[in-house]
Amino acid sequence: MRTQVAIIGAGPAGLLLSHLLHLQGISSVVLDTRSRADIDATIRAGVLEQGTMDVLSAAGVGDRMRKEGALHHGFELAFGGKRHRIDLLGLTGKSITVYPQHEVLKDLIAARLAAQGQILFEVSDVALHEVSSTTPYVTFTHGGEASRIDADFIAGCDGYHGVSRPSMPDQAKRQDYQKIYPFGWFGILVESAPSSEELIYAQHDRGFALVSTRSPTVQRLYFQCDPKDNVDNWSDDRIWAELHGRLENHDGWKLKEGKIFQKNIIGMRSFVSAPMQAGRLFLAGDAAHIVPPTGAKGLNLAVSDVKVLAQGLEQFYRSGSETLLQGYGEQALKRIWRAECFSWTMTRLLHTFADHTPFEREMQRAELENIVNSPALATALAENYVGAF
Ligand code: RFL
Ligand code: PHB
Repeated sequence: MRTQVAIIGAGPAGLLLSHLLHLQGISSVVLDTRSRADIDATIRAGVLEQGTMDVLSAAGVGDRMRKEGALHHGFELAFGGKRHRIDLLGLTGKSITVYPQHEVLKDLIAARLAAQGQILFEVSDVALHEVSSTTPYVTFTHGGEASRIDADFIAGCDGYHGVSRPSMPDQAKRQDYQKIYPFGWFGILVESAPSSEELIYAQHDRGFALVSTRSPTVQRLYFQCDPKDNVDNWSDDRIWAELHGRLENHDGWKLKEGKIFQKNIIGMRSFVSAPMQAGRLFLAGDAAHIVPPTGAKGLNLAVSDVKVLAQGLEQFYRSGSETLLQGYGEQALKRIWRAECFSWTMTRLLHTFADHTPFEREMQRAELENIVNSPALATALAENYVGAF
């Protein structure tokens, strides 16, 4: 098999890249180790920035998102017994949309298949070869048969645990930046009506909690937990007691309960691996960087990476120039580091740290008070959240 760009990974980064390239007349083949049903069912991100919506709409995959996604003009910060609204639209002129990542993936897969795009699901033994040459290739097993794709370029969009990053040449010269947090998030999906029109990010002595949503009938809730804890230790009653305790204040607001139909625990890390390109191999999305979900940036970064990468590849195929491609990593990293900074700031502001001294706990509370009392600080937070710059 031969294609122009071999794409490893059918997550948001890989599928969107494949679609953006297709729109420029550039061929690609996407490989994924998982089945289509598995990919469709993975529950992850929810928050899309305006810029992400613009990219998806311009690529012709935004119809359902605009119809079914919920536009949110603000969110709430809850701490010290009170809730405080951050007016995203008023402060920045921009809003965010809550539309689940697996719905974005369904839309992208449908668009790729409608355009006869090639996505090979359930492949195994994926290996990258000769990525420093102009004739790189990928080997893998598909349907029990050994296969090979020859390409001009390889895009490593296979997430944090993929094979692309370890296949970058000059491993000794790579720089990994990492911070692992001493807590995780316990996430649940619940059948109920929303408890709140907007997301609530709550700081509480018992730990962080987040009220989010998936649809008018399905809600997504999270609370800070021990990353090594086990979901089996948490009965439904225990989960509700913890959420009520962390979220309910003195203002009469009540969290709606419902049937919990999924529970999971996720670890939290900040991670950047540089450079993002070597020879003919380019990393994009979680393959190159991870943010803790508190800032809701991961999917948005994957989208902005592949937008820049697609522009570089388009320039190469149109004019033979590699100028944009050579600058890909540097350009992408500027935005990535800012999102890393924001995600770390939100995480630090809102979580309970077991090793904090009473002084540090007061500093955290004072920082939150500063934000909700200063239009300048609230605007800076809102600008970062909506991805305004
Ligand atoms: P993905 O989505 O991990 O996709 C990678 C794909 O590569 C496949 N793969 C391989 N394929 C071939 N060969 C191999 N050897 C392979 N190894 C792996 C995998 O099967 C998979 O299909 O990476 P991508 O495309 O870079 O997308 C990144 C986003 O998924 C991620 O950043 C977001 O989900 C992060 N995130 C959020 N981001 C936001 O922008 N807004 C949010 O509100 C938000 N909330 C979240 C989140 C992530 C969360 N978790 C689970 C970490 C909430 C949570 C709880
Ligand atoms: C989610 O709905 O899954 C979600 C929303 C906001 C975040 C993280 C996750 O910051």
